[in-house]
Amino acid sequence: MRISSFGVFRYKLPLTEPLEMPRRRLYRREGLLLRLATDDGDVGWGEAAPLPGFSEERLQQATREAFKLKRIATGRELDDQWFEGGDDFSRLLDDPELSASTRFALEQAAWMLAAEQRDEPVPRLMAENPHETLPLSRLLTGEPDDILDRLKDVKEEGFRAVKIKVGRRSLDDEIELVEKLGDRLGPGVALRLDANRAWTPDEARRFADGIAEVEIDYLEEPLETPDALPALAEDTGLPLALDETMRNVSLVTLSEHADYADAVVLKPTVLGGFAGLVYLADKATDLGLRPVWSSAYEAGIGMMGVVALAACAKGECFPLGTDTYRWIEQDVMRPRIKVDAATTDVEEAVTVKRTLNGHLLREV
Ligand code: OSB
Ligand code: MG
Repeated sequence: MRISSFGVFRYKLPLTEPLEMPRRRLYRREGLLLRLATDDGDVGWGEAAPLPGFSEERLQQATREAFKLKRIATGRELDDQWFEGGDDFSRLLDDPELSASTRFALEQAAWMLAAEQRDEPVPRLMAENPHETLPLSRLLTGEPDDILDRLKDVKEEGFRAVKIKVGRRSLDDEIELVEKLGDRLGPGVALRLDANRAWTPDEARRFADGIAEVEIDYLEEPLETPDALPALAEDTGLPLALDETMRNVSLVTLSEHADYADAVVLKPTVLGGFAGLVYLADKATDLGLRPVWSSAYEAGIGMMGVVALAACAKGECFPLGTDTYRWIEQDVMRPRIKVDAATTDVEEAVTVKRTLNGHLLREV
């Protein structure tokens, strides 16, 4: 069997409201889909979606890399276990120069192709006993009153975690909002905060003092200087989660972070790769760091990958940060992936046959 075609598609998707990223506002979500097909007629898709203001690489670079891969991969023979590594094709994935989003896309497409060949969902190929359903978290944005108004629904819908962004208003306003959230959520719903590296150590300490009475699940990336995270954790006792920092963390260096952090946010499309991220999650679990799988405003193909990987990690699955999908007003395919409730059914999310929305895609 050989790879008979390698398609590169560009998508441009409308959003329900503009995305406020650091230093810019996005009105459309743009990205790439890779489509691998074999001469037997099996197909695998992968998504490369660098997020401006967050990812290191840009779409232009991902596109150049995709074309390079297309040249190398088209016509390649695949052996039976090719997706598990070791053959000519899988070695393409090892190229250290490839950007994270392209590595995710290529490896995802390879796993999806292997799954289609064997007529099994990706998680069953990757893990012996994947999770069947996964809990999801809700991302609440907007003005404090909008956030507070939505709590009743969040609780009624059964969400076990909510996340808000902090570090964007005055410290006093943030503290007041977090206190109100803590009061109204009660013990059944975990409260996650994400500062996206907005604060100095001094500001973070003032924030920590202000919310000392509130029980939070974790605070993600409080500091503009992440070197100071261990001291902050030690002084304040706040449970910290790493997100941006994870870009520079490998299987080898993960243990250095286990002493002071509580959780690691894993965004597969930002970190790159695919199966290796399950190893990273499992290593985190062994070290006592809770892995939290998350999205980054991808389209549905990338989201299928996030769900598939989360299903494969061992131990308890903590609510996934998949709520960015609500911003994607029209997806590259229909029906949409169902990640808008408090839980998702893995098999339905990763295998239901879907139709492409051709008008949002263009082969390049
Ligand atoms: O900082 O966690 C972030 C989305 C895109 C880029 C960066 C981030 C996010 C999210 C994901 O906040 C939403 C979530 O985790 O629930
Ligand atoms: Mg974050």
